[in-house]
Amino acid sequence: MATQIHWFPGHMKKALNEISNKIKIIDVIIELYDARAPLSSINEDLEKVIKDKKKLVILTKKDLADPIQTEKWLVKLNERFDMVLALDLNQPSSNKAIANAVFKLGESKRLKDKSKGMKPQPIRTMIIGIPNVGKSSLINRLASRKAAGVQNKPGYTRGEQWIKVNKDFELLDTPGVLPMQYENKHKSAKLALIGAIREDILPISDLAIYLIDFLRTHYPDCLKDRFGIENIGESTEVLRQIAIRRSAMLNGDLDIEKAEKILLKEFKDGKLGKITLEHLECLI
Ligand SMILES: Nc1nc2c(ncn2[C@@H]2O[C@H](COP(=O)(O)OP(=O)(O)OP(=O)(O)O)[C@@H](O)[C@H]2O)c(=O)[nH]1
Ligand SMILES: [Mg+2]
Repeated sequence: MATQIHWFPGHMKKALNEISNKIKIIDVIIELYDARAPLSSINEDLEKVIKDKKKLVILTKKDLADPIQTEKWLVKLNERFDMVLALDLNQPSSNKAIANAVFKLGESKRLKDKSKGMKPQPIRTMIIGIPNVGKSSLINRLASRKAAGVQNKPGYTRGEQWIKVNKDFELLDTPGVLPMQYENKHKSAKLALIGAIREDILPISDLAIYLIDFLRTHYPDCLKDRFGIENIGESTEVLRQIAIRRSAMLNGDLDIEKAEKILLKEFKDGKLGKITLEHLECLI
């Protein structure tokens, strides 16, 4: 891949400062990682800011990721974080799983309240994650049943808006967005493929070729199943085949750019199957 991506450390510093100011009043952080690229979703600088706060990590878009890989990631991430869940945020049942996890993580704080003779206060949480990982979906999901519970509680710093999820669990309604660190071209490509950074930040043909190379090694059947390509050869040939199968033509020629767009869109929509772009065994 030819293009170098430039990013500005100042953006990250600003975002971390904003999050750091907010988390002073938070008991449990909910951080979202995309299950298709968990490693690229992690922000090591954020870990330093969070320090001793309890943290629930949620691998989102479980429905789009390879279930075998998700299981492996759950085991690995569990070694490092307080609690880790993999969820499809479109499923209503995810609410309960999150509420249970938050309650478990916040229990010690509530016991502390009690031991001081105070009425246990609701556990205050905040959602953090990279762009497009599902933060708003999660807030809307948790808030939906209790739309009337959105309230402005005086006494909290800056009168933040809190969503009352249940009597023991409150959620700050603004998520912390982490800009991406484009450390290397592989990471940028993966983040563009999962939609965490704009696709047009990299040449579309580079992205399509990156994806085909990855699929050829790890999921050759998905190209066969979706596009009827029997032998996964050179990427350019794969794209030609896609163009033929989908009748992508331009001025009498195969429209390769259209084939690239079809491939990327269908990957993003999960139409190529359940695919994880980061396999633990290949990273260690
Ligand atoms: N298939 C699937 N799609 C999901 C899931 N969670 C979120 N999405 C979709 O992912 C897209 C982005 O979700 P958002 O909730 O807007 O993500 P966000 O983190 O708020 O994004 P930004 O505000 O841009 O940072 C939407 O199209 C959601 O419908 C999930 O678990 N599975
Ligand atoms: Mg959002």
